[in-house]
Amino acid sequence: MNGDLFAGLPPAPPSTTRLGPGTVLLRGRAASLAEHIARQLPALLAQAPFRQMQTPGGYRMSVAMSNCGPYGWVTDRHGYRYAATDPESDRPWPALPPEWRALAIDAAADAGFPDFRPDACLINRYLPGAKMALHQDKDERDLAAPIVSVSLGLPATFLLGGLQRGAPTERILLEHGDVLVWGGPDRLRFHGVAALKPGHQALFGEQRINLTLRQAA
Ligand code: MD6
Ligand code: FE
Repeated sequence: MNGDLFAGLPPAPPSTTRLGPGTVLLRGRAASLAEHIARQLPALLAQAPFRQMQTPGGYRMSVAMSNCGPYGWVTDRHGYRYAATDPESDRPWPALPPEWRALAIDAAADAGFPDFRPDACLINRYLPGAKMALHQDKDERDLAAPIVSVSLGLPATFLLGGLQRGAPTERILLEHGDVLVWGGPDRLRFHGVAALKPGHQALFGEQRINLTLRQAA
């Protein structure tokens, strides 16, 4: 978008947009850590590879998932839950890299949540066509803690609904480096992700990676 006019200038500083009483979009907040994350990901995924999990209803999710940190979010025919070990290997999830944790804590504080202590990081991979149906995040023990969501790679349309399933949804473009923080009165808002459009992004290629850091236990 900047074209050649701004070549060589430092990137624009991250901007902050309030999307609701407890929802803050920190545009570009993760941009400077993105290269580091791209380098660290393969080793984590070698320990806990992406897999398309089953919903309790028996559907296979189009988004592939892994986790790092003390707890990981999993779903199977028995339901959704947080688990301290990867059900595929029965081993603990890979450690949460300290820089990711620091980014999430700083972003939460910037958004007005100074006490965030993430102990779970869900790693979502969207290939073109993958999407996430409208849902609420309510498997965490303490719903007073916010969620920090980091978008990397291809842009996606995030669907931000209300507290009731039928409420109208806003469409928000989440781009590489954007961080969405949400909690407080918005913690139980319905939300989803529209089908990913194909494209190419310099660091992550033909995919979108989303990290969601949470206080699960
Ligand atoms: C995603 N994110 O962006 C899916 N949930 O790939 C979520 O479901 C989500 O981004 C709660 C809060 C922020 C999120
Ligand atoms: Fe969610």
